[in-house]
Amino acid sequence: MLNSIRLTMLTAMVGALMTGAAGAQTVLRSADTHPDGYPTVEAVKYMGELIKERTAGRYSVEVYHSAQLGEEKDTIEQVQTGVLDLNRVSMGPFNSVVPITKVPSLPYIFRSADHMRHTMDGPVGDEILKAFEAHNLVGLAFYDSGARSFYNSKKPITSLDDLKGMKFRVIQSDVFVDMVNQLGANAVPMAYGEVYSALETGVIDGAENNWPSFESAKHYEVAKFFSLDQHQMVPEVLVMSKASWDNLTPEDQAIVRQAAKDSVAKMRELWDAREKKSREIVEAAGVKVNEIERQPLIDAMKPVYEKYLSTPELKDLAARIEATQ
Ligand code: GTR
Repeated sequence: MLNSIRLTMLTAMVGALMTGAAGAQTVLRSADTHPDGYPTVEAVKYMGELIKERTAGRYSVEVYHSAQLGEEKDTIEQVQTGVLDLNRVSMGPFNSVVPITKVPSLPYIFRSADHMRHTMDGPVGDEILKAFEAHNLVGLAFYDSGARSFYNSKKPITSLDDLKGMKFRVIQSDVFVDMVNQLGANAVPMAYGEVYSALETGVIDGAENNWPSFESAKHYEVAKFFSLDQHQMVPEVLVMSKASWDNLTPEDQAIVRQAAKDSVAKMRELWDAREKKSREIVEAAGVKVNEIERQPLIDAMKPVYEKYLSTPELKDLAARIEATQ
């Protein structure tokens, strides 16, 4: 008996040594709040396949989806301290860490999905990715997140007046809080994973998000009114820990950066399909969707712009976003 245990241990040790000698495989750990199959999760997996192929198997990526590693605020800390290698997060929770991300998070700053894509693919996007470096992070790519709209369990929101006094969960960011409060509603900042039960128990009346999040997080089961005010298009961002980045050779850094860029087109393809599918799913489940005139909401955002475009540099950035075709 003892001999067979010894033999098993010996075999395991030899095996470990052989793997080491073969140059080893480094698994880069990545976090995502969304479930398996969600476009962001699939895009990072795709990036991982490209990295594996291009490094001849020396590096691969494992995506810990469904908030397995914690809520977004926690995983941001993990990736900053190097506990985690990669993280795919909305720009919203980054607002307090990387202040420049507040600008593309402003309500109605993007005119359309194309405007958002062209902006984030160009020099403005590069400038924002670069800004992560001062915070122990390497910005790799932006992904789509569609438009965020309000949904709730009480009534259709057809005008600014309907929002008055309602309680809406928002991402833990000042920009989101001020936006909702400025519309006359009450913002309740809360982690994403707590929203379903807060809606169910009536702690909040509603929340705001895009079609795929509304559907995949099952919020539609407990909030049957979706009002298409499309107040924000907050891009998703993929970052790497500076510590993990510094462990890579310049050649491998270039491979990781390129693979991240190459995953964007794939993500957009998955995103466009999922937006349609998610809307179909929630409508089939009885969600009532209504349009809302957006101009009064746009006008109400003036004080939010004044507050967040507080320096000539930030004003200039907003102007360059607006001027992007
Ligand atoms: C989603 C986004 C998530 C998360 C979530 C939220 O649109 O993809 O990363 O930030 O919104 O509202 O917390």
